[in-house]
Amino acid sequence: MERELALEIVRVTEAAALASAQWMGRGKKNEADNAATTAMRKMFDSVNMEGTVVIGEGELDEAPMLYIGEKLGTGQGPKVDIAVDPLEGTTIVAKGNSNAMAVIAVADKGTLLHAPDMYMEKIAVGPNAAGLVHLDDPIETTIDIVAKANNKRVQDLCVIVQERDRHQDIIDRIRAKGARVNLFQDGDVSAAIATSFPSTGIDLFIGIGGAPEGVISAAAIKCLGGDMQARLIPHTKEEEERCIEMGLKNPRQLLTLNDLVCGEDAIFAATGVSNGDLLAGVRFLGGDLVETDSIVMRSKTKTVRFVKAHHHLSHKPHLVFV
Ligand code: VTB
Repeated sequence: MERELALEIVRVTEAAALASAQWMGRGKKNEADNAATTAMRKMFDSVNMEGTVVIGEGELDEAPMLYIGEKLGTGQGPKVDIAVDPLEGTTIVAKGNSNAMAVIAVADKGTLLHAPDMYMEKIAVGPNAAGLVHLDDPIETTIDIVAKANNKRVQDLCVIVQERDRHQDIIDRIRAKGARVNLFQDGDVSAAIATSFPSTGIDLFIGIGGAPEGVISAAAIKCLGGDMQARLIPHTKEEEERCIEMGLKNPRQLLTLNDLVCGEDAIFAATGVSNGDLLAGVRFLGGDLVETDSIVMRSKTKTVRFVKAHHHLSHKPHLVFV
């Protein structure tokens, strides 16, 4: 992949964030998602690449655009796999809450796990604990390992977990062990990535969330030098078959970071829609001026860029606004 692709991709997440942020707090998650998807789709048209969506808004019959298998880009340039989550946190935006982002991962063709839309068990840590944690270790052991790696007392260790009934047992065990729990409502890509940024205070991410979000998180974590492991949780026979079609002989096999993103070259870009731990959300500054904060990074070079951009909406006729 050419390095210019990184900046092209951040233009695409910016467009999605600008479009969906206009739905903040309006109680309409589908409209917010549609706005992000439409803007992202339009922007992709101008990117020089031969891209195929491997993780998207769904299958062709359920998603009008950015569906799995859709070809993106001008058709000239590198052959790449594309994973999109035009609006990671549709409910967040509908409720006007924190940590919604527009995200994309791009990687050399054939290197992103084609994860179907099902649940996935996940664990993520930052660079200090990379290579040391295992999804199947008891949480108490993992906490000791991460505390030591991050040079913290167990009582200062913070584990981020999505607030769901399915996580009650693990939440109780983390607290019983003496560590702290940060409960979040939605958006586990931003929660997983937070482990690679010490300033967030998050040491460990654990829990069950979407498989597509898992692969996208893995691309970011690979760029950041952190670590992640996962396991798909197929609930039905159809879901089992999807995993097998995807090339996993054992659908419940342990997936390492390299199984999730197997190449050396992946690009991850995200633009904040609402304020979050890592990125500020879209700011409407008056008149037609809007400011965005994005992050874009590449696993091959490990460069992490924060991009602040000023946009003049009157010069963006291609974006759909409320
Ligand atoms: C997960 C998580 C996402 O929605 O898919 C979650 O990965 C859905 O969980 O980041 P529930 O089925 O329990 O609601 C997100 O939080 C947002 O899309």
